[in-house]
Amino acid sequence: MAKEEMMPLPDYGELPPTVMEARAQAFYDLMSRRRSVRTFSDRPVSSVIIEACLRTAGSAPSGANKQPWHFVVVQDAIVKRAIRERAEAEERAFYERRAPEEWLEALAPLGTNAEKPFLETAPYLIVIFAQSYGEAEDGGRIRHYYVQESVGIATGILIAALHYAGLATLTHTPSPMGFLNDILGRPANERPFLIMVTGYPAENSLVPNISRKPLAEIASFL
Ligand code: IYR
Repeated sequence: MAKEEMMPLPDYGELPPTVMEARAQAFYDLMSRRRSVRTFSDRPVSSVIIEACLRTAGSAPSGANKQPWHFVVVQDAIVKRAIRERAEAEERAFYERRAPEEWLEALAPLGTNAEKPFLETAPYLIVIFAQSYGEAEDGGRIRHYYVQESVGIATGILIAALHYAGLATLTHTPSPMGFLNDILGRPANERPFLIMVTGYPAENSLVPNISRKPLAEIASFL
């Protein structure tokens, strides 16, 4: 492919350091109030919000700018029910047979189990697929790079965008989740990455009383 034409960096507006500090702190204040919820309201949410947040997710950096992601926005009750049924079947096998004791112990504080009613209650299931390779017009394969990293970054940005917009999310990972390709008709080059359950939290939602590691534990400065 021809070398990309270069252009001036658009719209970079440098901020005074005091403003940067205030904004960094304000963004932390906002993001630190994000909690994964497992009880959702069925109140509808405008798709305009979801579309803007998906555009934001699609602005993520990716290996060689291949943008190796696809988001399927599920609102249809019948499709949601099909996803719930298959996910719960996998989860029952996980909780009753597959999960090692140590894993179950790690999950105990979260109070999770094989029942996933939120897969039907929440107005949106955003199913994120990672494309292990791309498909050229002539049917050939386009190599993708750092797919997991790229899709992970886009997913993180999506979570931040949805939270900033005022919505609650749950990153849900039924395992294995190949059934999502069947239900959603996605091609073999796409692997389900996770389901982003999205909507308003149910009134009186409860969340586990857990905390985040302090900065000194998650970062070191040399
Ligand atoms: N996928 C299961 C189990 C589960 C695993 C992890 I790691 C979590 O942080 C939460 C749940 C489930 O959704 O219940």
